[in-house]
Amino acid sequence: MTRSQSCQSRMHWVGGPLLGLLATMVLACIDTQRPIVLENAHQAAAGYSEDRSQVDLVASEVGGQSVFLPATLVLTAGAGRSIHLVNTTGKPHGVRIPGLGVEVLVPPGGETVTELPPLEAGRVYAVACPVDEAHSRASLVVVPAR
Ligand SMILES: [Cu+2]
Repeated sequence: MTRSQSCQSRMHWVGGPLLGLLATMVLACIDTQRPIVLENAHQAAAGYSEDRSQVDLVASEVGGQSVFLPATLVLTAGAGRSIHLVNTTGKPHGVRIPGLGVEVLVPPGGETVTELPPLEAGRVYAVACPVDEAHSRASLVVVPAR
């Protein structure tokens, strides 16, 4: 047996178990991820508990661009929900949610609480500024309540 043949046969001997280990790891990943996805879907279908009925939304400026912070609001479905809008800029801003018939203006440096009509689960509403077309948009996501 030459030195090269000896090396090849040793690599063959080591390669088999490594391939087996790799296959086991791949199967383990597939096996453990599937139940997690199903479990999350089950929890979402059951709904979310809520420890607040109001969300904060800030109209601000970043690099000269009018923005909403955060850009995504999340509330559970139901009645009595509201948005607390704070305007930190020197210009008027506001909130317009056409899908809910909501429109409110807030003066520079001002703030207001806007009561929302009862929210239906599974809806995503566009949130815009009624006075500034260039103002970045936000979204209101309504998730099912538990
Ligand atoms: Cu605005």
